[in-house]
Amino acid sequence: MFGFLKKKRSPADEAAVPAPPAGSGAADAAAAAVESPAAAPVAEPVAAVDVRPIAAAAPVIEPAPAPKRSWTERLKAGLARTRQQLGGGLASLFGRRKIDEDLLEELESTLLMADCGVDATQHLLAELRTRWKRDKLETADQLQQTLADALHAIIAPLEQPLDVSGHSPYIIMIAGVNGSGKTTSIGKLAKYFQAQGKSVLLAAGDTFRAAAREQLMTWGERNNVTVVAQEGGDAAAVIFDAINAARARRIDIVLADTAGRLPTQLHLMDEIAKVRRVIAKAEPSGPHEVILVLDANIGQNALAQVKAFDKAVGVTGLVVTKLDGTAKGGVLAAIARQCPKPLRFIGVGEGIDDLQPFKAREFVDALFEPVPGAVKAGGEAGGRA
Ligand SMILES: Nc1nc2c(ncn2[C@@H]2O[C@H](COP(=O)(O)OP(=O)(O)OP(=O)(O)O)[C@@H](O)[C@H]2O)c(=O)[nH]1
Ligand SMILES: [Mg+2]
Repeated sequence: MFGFLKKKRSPADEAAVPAPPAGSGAADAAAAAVESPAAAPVAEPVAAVDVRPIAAAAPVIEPAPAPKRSWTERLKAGLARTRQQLGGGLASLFGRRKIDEDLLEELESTLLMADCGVDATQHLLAELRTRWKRDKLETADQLQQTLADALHAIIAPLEQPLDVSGHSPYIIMIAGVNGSGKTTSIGKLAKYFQAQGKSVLLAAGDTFRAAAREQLMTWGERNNVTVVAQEGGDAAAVIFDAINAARARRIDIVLADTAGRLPTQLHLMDEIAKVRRVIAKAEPSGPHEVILVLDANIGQNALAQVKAFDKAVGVTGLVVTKLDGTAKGGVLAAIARQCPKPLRFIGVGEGIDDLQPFKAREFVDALFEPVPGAVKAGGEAGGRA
């Protein structure tokens, strides 16, 4: 569905995008970024910066969309495998017998298999034991509801929505390992912010792969979003230019893509630290948000990634992608207990709307099938379109 982010530009697409008219804001911004000596703090010359203007992008006729499911429905569908692991596992556990120590032990394995991690699992079990004895829980429904509430209490502190109102442009740097979903998340976030009336500029800071630049530029052209890119060269320089272009054009938000890298690739971790420093040169108050994109499939490895990227670039927020297609959604509990960072958005699919702000109650509700007759802690079920 979101495959167009990967698609190369066709000659027809090229023809549909005229060069910026002389004297246009985009051309001026690009010229300013290229020509100003102060705008080149990095060793590489900033040549051939490619700024695709908003006005020049061709109108795109999207195919008629299929009847759309609500976010709550997509979240629930996306979390099906984790739900099966947790909720389904519990249902089969609880269906068989009443609550006893053996059952709690099996529950421990279930939580570990959903990648909740040892720490969060122990915490959840301690809570269940206390409530079991104190509140004299008897039925499976009661225990499941107690588990849902305890899980909610663990992950609720991660719910800290990103507030982009404090700076203009608000600079968001995106980091993460290869293939975690950085570039596609940028496309989704651009749409998300546009829907809130914000203007967005994308910086194609993955200069390692030409395909990555193309991926972002194609997306930008089709969605009327300016993309600043450069052939080859230095990621920091591209992002530096993008910030200047955004300032000249009074853009609200800059989303800066970076190349994927493993925390063990020390030179690449140094390079991303340099990107961060150069952003701060372009805008002393920035970057205003450093997002680490985590693929939920990696489970417990997420903890090591958070720590390594935090050390290198000072992570201020997380995006967890691909919660669909994994049974490891419990990793959010592990993150909350062991390396808590604001979880800004979660992704449950490849569709453009499949990345949404994280809401702990929604997440827990989607994980556990409704328990008949049980009253939800916190009241509302929560539901976004
Ligand atoms: N199912 C699913 N797929 C996703 C999600 N987010 C991203 N993807 C897919 O993951 C793949 C990799 O996404 P990219 O955005 O290219 O990842 P990246 O981090 O930019 O990769 P590199 O630039 O190579 O480091 C693509 O096929 C995306 O469509 C998600 O939430 N669910
Ligand atoms: Mg990428």
